[in-house]
Amino acid sequence: MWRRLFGLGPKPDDNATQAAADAPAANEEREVAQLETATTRSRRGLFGQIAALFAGGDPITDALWDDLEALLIQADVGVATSTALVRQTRDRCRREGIRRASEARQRLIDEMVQLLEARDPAPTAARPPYVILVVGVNGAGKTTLIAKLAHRLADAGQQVLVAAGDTFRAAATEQLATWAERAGVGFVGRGQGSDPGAVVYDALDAVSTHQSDVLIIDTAGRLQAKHNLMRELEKLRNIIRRRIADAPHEVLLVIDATTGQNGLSQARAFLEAVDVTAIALTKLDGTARGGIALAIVRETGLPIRYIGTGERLGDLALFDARTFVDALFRQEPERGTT
Ligand SMILES: Nc1nc2c(ncn2[C@@H]2O[C@H](COP(=O)(O)OP(=O)(O)OP(=O)(O)O)[C@@H](O)[C@H]2O)c(=O)[nH]1
Ligand SMILES: [Mg+2]
Repeated sequence: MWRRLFGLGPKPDDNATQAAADAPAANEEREVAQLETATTRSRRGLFGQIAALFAGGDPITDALWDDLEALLIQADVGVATSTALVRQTRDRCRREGIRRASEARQRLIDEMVQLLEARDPAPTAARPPYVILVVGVNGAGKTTLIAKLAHRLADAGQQVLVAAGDTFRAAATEQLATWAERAGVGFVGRGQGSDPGAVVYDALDAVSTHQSDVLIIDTAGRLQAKHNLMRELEKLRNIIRRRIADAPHEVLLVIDATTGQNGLSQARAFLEAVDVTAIALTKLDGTARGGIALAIVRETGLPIRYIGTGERLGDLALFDARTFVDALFRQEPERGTT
């Protein structure tokens, strides 16, 4: 799965990865379970209400579409995206001669899946290491996401190195070092106040020495000085590129789902500063407004790659549009269970 994800192609002597690839069913079950957990609040809240709108066999009315739009907006789908989704679903129902609310439900689900479906697969690497630069505002969940990702990759038999490029915040280096130890992956850092570029240099040296498969670079999240941020990210990217021409392969923008539309507008500064290739949506478990995923994809045009489903090392899901939307709409037999 990770080979496919990173486009690294098969590595003949890679037994551990092969073993992981041989167990797709178990992996798939895990992804579904993670997404179900992460969407619990949304499913029991606003999306439960949306599902309820479409539960009965009543005829479709204009009021139904208005109610849908209002609930989508409340669920952080955003005004523009909500309007578009309602219009597309309504048009589709008309085209297909759908008259009952219960039959419209699946059309709505299909429209959402279509919107979320990744246009861009993960970029490929000509050869290892696969380099991931992780950016995002303060507290979005960058460092935790790096730890989770490193852990999953290491589990799949990859040699992973993480680099503490956030040299701004106190204890950021130590935090990543602790996570790296727990995840059982390599670590490079220089501590607070040092030059992030120097950390990246060290990391690039270390990956060639250790022949690492994946390098994941943490960065500072401060936004106050947007100009500096742009310059710094640009500088890091150039340092990487000088050593590995097609890197960074992935620039992952981390967005905190609980910050909703506000988080999305903060994220725009990063979209302007650096060529972001994909989104990681964290803390989905902490919000009933999971609709932010739809707003993010439509407004950035970028695919969501990962979902943060909690605070522990294992709380990560690979994003899959169909699984995600199905989880939002799945009827729960009883409240309060699971
Ligand atoms: N519930 C939940 N909490 C999360 C998730 N991801 C991160 N967190 C929590 O969010 C807080 C911030 O996470 P960090 O990983 O330190 O965020 P950061 O972006 O590195 O923050 P800075 O380094 O300060 O810029 C921590 O308390 C994490 O435990 C998630 O998916 N779910
Ligand atoms: Mg951090």
